[in-house]
Amino acid sequence: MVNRFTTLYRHIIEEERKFPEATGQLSDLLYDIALACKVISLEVNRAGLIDILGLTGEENVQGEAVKKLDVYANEILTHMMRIGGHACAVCSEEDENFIPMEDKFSHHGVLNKYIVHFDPLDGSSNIDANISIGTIFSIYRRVSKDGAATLEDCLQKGIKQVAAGYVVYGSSTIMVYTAGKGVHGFTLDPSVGEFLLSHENMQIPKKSKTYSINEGNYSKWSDGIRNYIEYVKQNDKETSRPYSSRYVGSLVADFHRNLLYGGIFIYPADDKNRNGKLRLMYEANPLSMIVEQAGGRSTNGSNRILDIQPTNLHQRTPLFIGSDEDVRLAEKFLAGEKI
Ligand code: P6P
Repeated sequence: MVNRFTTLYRHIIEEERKFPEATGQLSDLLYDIALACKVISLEVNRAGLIDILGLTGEENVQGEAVKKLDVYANEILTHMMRIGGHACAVCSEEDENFIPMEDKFSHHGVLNKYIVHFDPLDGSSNIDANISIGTIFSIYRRVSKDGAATLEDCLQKGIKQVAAGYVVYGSSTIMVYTAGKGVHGFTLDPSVGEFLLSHENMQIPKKSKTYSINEGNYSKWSDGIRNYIEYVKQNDKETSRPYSSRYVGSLVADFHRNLLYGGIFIYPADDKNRNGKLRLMYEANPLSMIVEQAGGRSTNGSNRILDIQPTNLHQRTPLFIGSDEDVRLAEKFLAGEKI
């Protein structure tokens, strides 16, 4: 039987056709991001060989300075956004301020109209242990009419995202994205350099048997969090307890597994991280758009992440994200409700 395969490019174009008013700019922008991530995946997959091939020190085989991978990933993505001619500003985890993009590469004189937030290589501290890491991105339409992008363009609520996604660099490189009509996953075929549709219309199970949290922070948690984690560890067949604990320590890896099989990922506020550790704009918002499109839920323990009005590009937020019923139950424990 011949299996019809769909490339990422064909899928993006088919998604674009669902929006009659689409100009094709968003499609091009998504494709530019995918291209940048293919380049990043090449370097991520080579990273382990840097020492073995004697490439340590200042230069690699091309005679280029060997950079930290997250700096490298940031430069590739920022450059691709600049020459792609669709972004009027990029906001990166690696840069303190947003970077305005000049219009000189814009198409047919059409103003660049998108704002792109990204964490270029989340979890990069895990790369030496060969643990999966990822790129996370979030796309908004500018609100200012023309001229250079403004900070207000960059500080919009997550509900205003037009698209969001991530690429997980693991045993294979997988890109997952949504443009508001479902969540779709693509696996990179390195032999042809194409992302091929492998997970169409992803839906996260409503209830799971997996929880992801760094239990080393137990002493810093609130009573509500402690009570919830104690609850999921209790033995009760009817409610599929005890849950399994799965925590990679790499957000994209933990999120991707939970999206596929169900699960709740929690990074709560604690005595050390009063607002949690994870960032609203380039971690929580994009993953929250994805999880809601996949039928899941994402809050800061009480309020919907996508409704939070940002005040700072790098602000942090507590994050409870994953299977709908599990997130709702965790919220009840946080509110001190009796279960
Ligand atoms: P902790 C990686 O550094 C990261 O930003 C996320 O990818 C991950 O989920 C989290 O931090 C892990 O934090 O405090 O548990 O090591």
